[in-house]
Amino acid sequence: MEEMTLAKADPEIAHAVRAEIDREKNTLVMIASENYASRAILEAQANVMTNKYAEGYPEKRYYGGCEYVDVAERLAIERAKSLFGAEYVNVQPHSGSQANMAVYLAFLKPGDVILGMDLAHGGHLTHGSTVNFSGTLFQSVFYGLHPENQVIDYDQIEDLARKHKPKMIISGASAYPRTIDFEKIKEIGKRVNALTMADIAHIAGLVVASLHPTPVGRVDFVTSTTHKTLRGPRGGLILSGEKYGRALDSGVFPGIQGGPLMHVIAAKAVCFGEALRPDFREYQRQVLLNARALAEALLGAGFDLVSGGTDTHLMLIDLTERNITGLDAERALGRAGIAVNKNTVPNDKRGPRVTSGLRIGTPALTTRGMKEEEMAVIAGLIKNVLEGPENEKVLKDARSTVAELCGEFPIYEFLEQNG
Ligand code: DSN
Repeated sequence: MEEMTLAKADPEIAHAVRAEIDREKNTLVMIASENYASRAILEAQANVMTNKYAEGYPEKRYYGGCEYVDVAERLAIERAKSLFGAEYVNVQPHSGSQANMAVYLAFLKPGDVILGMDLAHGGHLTHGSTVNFSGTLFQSVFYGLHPENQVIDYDQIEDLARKHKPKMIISGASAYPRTIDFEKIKEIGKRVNALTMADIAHIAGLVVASLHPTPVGRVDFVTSTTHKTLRGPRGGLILSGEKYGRALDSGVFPGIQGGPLMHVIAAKAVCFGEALRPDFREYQRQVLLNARALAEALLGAGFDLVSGGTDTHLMLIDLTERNITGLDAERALGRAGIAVNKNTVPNDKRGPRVTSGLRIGTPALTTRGMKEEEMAVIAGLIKNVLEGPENEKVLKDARSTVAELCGEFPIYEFLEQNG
């Protein structure tokens, strides 16, 4: 086998990778679900464990030669147990969607009723959306935000649960800026005899830093991704009490997956190790301080925020009363070097491809070392761009401030970009 570098073997892909490095270094990444994994995590993921088949679980594999990947998976499991305070952990789901799917496969039957948060109010596709497997295999019923305060309406959850008798109540969200009361979800589940699941993909980093109440030990199942606030490699995770462990293991493999991605599991172990360190809590604390500072500055600049602010790493700008759609806002900010995503807001009159909102988060900027002062500057840039999305001078000035900020708070200095 020839041992060429990527640059020699496949210049087109090498160029695309270097261009992505360039983009990540020189953009203000404010997509709430994105972050910068550490060098150690990138290295752990880019290794020969990608070659290894390891269907099964440590010491119970269907292949020989698993002794070293077993080390990685055992470390990932033990560290995640300690990090989240969980009795049972499965680190094999390839993604958050597959973590959710494995829980459903293990505990639901086709046609069962599930109660989840409406996608249009901030929920996730896998929480019962009709365009997702969860909405085609199961009968989904949705709760949402209270029309007045735009906070989750727990009374509505209980009313719907009593009326529809769901087999499972799903909490957690992709675009919800407020604290979620998992204790209330647990209590409602108990009263209506439903299983309860919390998908903490977005807030996992805040949860392990004790900056958001944990659902672990409260609801029956907790699922997560590892790459958002947790700042690890792209992947999924399931946590629960020991009593559900055997069924969940089977739900993941052989239920929905074959060979686990052992290089990713190695990187998850590194991520959990990083998150166990005290500086990770400090990082999460700053993520929250930055989100609050950004929200205050945006409110001060006259923007409407869903629910009037944030308790977490993200916020939603409601553009309904403004002369710009979410799509155009995302594009204009993109041209200025600020990456965000359009997002529906409650009772959005526009569809998901256009939307009347923007979702903005602080995890990636905080990883670069930015603080409240920079958030105020960035809020000013957002205001200028959204008020003059076609104004080339505004966009040029914004790009220049973005370049200054990226220069002052560098990231991935060890990585080579296109020249
Ligand atoms: N697509 C993810 C997000 O951006 O929140 C959720 O799966």
